[in-house]
Amino acid sequence: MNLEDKGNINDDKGDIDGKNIKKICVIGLGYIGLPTASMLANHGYEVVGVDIDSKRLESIKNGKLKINEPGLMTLVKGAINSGNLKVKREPEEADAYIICVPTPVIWKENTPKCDLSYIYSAIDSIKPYLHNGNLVIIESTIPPKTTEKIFKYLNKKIYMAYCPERVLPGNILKELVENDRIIGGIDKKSAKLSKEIYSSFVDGNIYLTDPTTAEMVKLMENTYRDVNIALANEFAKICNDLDVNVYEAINLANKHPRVNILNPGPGVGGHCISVDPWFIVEVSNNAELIRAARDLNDSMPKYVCNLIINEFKRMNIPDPKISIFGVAYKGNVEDTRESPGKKIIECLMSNGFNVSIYDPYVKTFDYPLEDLEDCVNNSDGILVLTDHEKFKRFKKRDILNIYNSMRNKIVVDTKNILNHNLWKKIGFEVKLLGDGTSWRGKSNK
Ligand code: SAJ
Repeated sequence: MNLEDKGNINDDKGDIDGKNIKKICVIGLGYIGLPTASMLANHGYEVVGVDIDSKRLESIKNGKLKINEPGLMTLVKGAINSGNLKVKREPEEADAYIICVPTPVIWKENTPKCDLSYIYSAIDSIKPYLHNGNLVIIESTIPPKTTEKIFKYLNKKIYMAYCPERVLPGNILKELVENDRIIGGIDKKSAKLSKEIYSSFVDGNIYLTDPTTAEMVKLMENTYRDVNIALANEFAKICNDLDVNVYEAINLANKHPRVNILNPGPGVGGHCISVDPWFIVEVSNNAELIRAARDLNDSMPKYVCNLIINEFKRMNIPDPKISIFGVAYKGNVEDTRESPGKKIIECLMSNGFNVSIYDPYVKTFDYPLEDLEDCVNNSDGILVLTDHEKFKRFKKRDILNIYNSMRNKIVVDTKNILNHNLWKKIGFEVKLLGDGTSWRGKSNK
């Protein structure tokens, strides 16, 4: 769409250009807002970072925020020490505002809906400070047409754009600089002004479009990944039935120049991929494949739980204890939001298993965490749910210690990350999700 056609430019907004934007207020200092605010501060902007959580503000000021994101605290400290970044609870007057607050999904009568309450409280909190010609940018993931609705809701002579964040947790700082960005402006000037800001630190290309297209682009990216993972998970179930090793099959299929199947696993977690596709389902009755993929990925924890239950029943292990390795939603992060591990643990506990949990990356979780030794002590099986680097690097000595502590020597790898030959050599019975040959019997759905 030609942005000029949208014709929202109004001279009363004031005659600003990118050079007039000197002060930026970033609302929400989480995984996206904090690095973005720090990056802008380190690139010469005067930045006010706003968050409603006083404890978080204190730990940012003291440089003590414990986020397991490589390089982040160094970046934040640099920004604070430069004097360009200050953090506080309330917004203040600025030239531009960037909204980076969470947008979870809420379920009402089996229907998913994006919870826009944090967005609207952020918008309400800046409203008293907004002047003609100010720029408001939203980075949070939102359903299509939300930016337009918020623009109408604000009802002010301002510039506005949607610029979705695209960074991968665990690699945020690199991707913040290197990834291309999409900016959807409500008019051409909004898009150009926003581009000016992001150009200060982004090395990738910056593409301009309208807000609804930009909103759709963000949702399409995460949905593409969700659907691809759903396909891999379905292949894993089918390969379990057919006595085929799904990893060998995917690896060989991916030798085709136009095929790139992702990896199966115990389910899709995190606050992005497991959530965002629902925002498309929310706005369209035609999102059938997207809904089916979401349901399939959501079925994986139950599927894994049933595999374990059936296997232990078959082996007749009384009062079984199972050791969970990894409750983070993915490898090498501390984040447990929407982690499939939680659902699997609850399913196993409600089926009479004693569950112990080991995750060297995670600091707090809904259930107690133990160190490796306690976790495997007198255990009957290990269930690997997260592809942490530490699990991949277990040495012969570590595995031997684990072996000697356990009662029964079963290990179930749902991420295909262990050195299976080594574990088998030491005496473990190794089972792989998606390899029917490694299971004595088959799971039901
Ligand atoms: N997963 C699989 N199989 C795979 C890959 C991932 O089961 O082959 C699982 C992971 O274990 C995890 C979940 O999917 O549970 C999601 O992990 P992820 O690494 O695919 O993605 P996120 O949620 O950490 O980050 C995504 C990224 N989006 C894309 O790659 C398209 C990131 O760039 C976005 O910025 C982020 O969502 C977001 O904030 O939207």
